[in-house]
Amino acid sequence: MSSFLKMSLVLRRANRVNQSAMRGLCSQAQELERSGMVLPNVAIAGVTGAVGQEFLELLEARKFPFANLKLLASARSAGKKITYMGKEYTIEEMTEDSFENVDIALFSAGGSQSKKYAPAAVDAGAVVVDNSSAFRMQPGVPLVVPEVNPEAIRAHRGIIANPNCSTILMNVPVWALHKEVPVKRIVVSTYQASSGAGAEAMRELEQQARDWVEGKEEVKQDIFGRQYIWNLFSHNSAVCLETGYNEEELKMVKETTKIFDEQIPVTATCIRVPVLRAHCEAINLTFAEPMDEARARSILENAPGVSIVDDRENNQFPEPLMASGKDDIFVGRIRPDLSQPGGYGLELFIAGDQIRKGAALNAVQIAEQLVQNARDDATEGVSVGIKQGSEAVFSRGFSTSAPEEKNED
Ligand code: 2RA
Repeated sequence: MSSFLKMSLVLRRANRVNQSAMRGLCSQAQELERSGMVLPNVAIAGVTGAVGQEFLELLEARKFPFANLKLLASARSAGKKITYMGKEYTIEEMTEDSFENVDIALFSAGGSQSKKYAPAAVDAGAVVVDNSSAFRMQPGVPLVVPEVNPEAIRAHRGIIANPNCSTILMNVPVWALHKEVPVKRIVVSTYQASSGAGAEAMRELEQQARDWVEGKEEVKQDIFGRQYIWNLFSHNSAVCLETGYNEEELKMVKETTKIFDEQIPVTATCIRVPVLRAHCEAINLTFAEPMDEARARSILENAPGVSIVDDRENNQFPEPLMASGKDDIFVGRIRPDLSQPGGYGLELFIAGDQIRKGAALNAVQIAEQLVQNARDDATEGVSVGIKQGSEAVFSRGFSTSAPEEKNED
């Protein structure tokens, strides 16, 4: 048992944190320290990737409470040193033995690495927050967008899945509306940035820009096998020959139903556009009852994680550059769908940072909620810490034999 878990037990007995008085006054780390609770040990699996790097930035920016940090990557990066928050860290090769004494493991190393190492992390006592598609649709693995279904976190058995980026970005504003008036159907078209395909794809887009400026006859095209700059194309995930939908589109369909915990008909068209790091989506909704524009705007203005950019006079609406590096999802073009009589239809256009809210931020929010849950439970004397609910550990049943997908995130 890690020291964090032991301390949760101690705290349960002591039951001495006046949580409501402290909440909002200081960071989660300060709260834990003041309460005498031992901070969790954190590992980042895939630290050299775009999302791994964002994990580092967010843990520092959000003052995430941790005692020790382990940075894990492939053998290629092992041994590299990085200075982080004033301390030197050596990147270690991820192996099955990497997770001793780790309380929370943030995984973003691709689906095959998650399938290989997440079980070992769970067996070693860690809770895995996994950014890949490896476990998302497995029963018993919560699939969580904290603005939508934070309560699902408590049901984890060692692994919590972070949804696909396009799903997260769509779900946050749509859920806010759905809570008020049920959404009966979602039609979404995405405009997805290179970041969704990883740091190498971002580098290739930049390289293609340089190659083009230099007048090269052929631009570098190792990642997507085609010219990307000045172009756009159907999402690079595998296409189902029977239905014609690609994997990215099917993720948006299936994951939304799991996150909302109800059948929501979704149809999606996913497109890769030559943008570096924020995705956009055009979302068309059909409601069970009329939803007028003013009401939709007011709901979205008050929705957590949403910022409105909707200036018709100046033609200012959400754009990828506006959303890049930001936590919130920008929502605009809020207007009735005139093709659906009676006010049952609504149109939205959104932009959200794929690396941040579409991946790293969502996972860090889940980790924050894990810590908060452990602290709340300890205070109320009802639980044994961060692994509450996860006694089943890995051997009791996650499958690592899900079909391989080319697009693992
Ligand atoms: C993308 N599915 O292709 C990825 C991001 N998770 O953009």
